[in-house]
Amino acid sequence: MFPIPLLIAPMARNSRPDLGDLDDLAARVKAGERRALAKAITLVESSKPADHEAGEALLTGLLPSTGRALRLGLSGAPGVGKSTFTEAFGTYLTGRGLKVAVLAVDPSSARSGGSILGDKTRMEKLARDPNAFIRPSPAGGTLGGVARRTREAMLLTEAAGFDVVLVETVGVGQSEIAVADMVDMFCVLLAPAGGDELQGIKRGIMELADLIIINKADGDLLKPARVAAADFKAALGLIPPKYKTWTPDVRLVSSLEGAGVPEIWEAAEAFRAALAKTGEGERLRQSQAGAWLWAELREGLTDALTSDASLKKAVKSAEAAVAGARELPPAAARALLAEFLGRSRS
Ligand SMILES: Nc1nc2c(ncn2[C@@H]2O[C@H](COP(=O)(O)OP(=O)(O)O)[C@@H](O)[C@H]2O)c(=O)[nH]1
Ligand SMILES: [Mg+2]
Repeated sequence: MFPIPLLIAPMARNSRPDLGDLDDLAARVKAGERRALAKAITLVESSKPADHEAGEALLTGLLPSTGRALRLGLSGAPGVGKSTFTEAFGTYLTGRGLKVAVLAVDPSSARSGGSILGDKTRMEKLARDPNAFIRPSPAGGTLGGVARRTREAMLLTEAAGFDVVLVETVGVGQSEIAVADMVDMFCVLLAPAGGDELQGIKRGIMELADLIIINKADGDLLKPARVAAADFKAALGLIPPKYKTWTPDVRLVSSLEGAGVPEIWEAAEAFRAALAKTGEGERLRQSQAGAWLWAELREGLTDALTSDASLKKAVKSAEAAVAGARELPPAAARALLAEFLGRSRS
């Protein structure tokens, strides 16, 4: 047998850094070099098979240096003030001597050209802050693919010594669940929309929230923000708690004026301390890692199945058979799986 590096060398010649380069890159990431970090993230985001191997080798080597950051998710509908909040919160944290990374999970930005990049005007100070690192959503691909690359980018920022990782998502579609599944604390940002009404939140998302932040609590919106906070506090009381030691709470913030921003950090630290005390924080990360493994398994199996050329005909005819109600989908699936697994075993 050829060792694997020989097998992949020909196609990798001009794209894959050799292992020496990888060691060097890993060392520079660990030293907190921002350009190395950006390069490493580009490597794990690449869809080239050779880069994929290199990215995985890099991450595997860095794994012992990961896991130390507080991972915060931030979700909310467009316009509630996520970017403005990130600017205020991020600069508050760097002002306290913490290093802050901002990542995004937003599959829709593949079309609109990167949500965070367009937002950099609202994050002017943070974007220039040497202790902050802002990375837009990786372009293209499914939610699963975008989420995987964001998880990997998160590990890289941790290896680079960032203390807080803020993962942002827009409050549409399934991306909130993907983010809630990769962070320690999941925060939902809401804003009064003029009247008493809040920009939408789904019940399912309320159940995921560890903290509800009502933004734009300033000027004419302060009063409706207070009313909304009371309503949400009452509503949260009806939701079964996720943790023994943490009760989800509602906080008022004005990202424009800075009011309430330090209290969000206090809440995050209290959350971390509460979950550390019972071991629930550790268990959360363990179960997230297990869920990630299963997501990769499902995706890998589906990829293998759909790209299996010799199965194409059988898949087509099964699709026709179930569409024509001549066969039951579970039976057709079982037959296809048996054929696929039988072949991969031989
Ligand atoms: N009054 C007020 N307006 C805000 C606040 N935060 C954000 N905004 C405004 O809300 C709009 C949308 O903010 P943005 O951060 O881009 O929202 P995003 O789409 O969730 O990222 C902008 O016009 C902001 O200036 C706030 O705390 N108070
Ligand atoms: Mg934004």
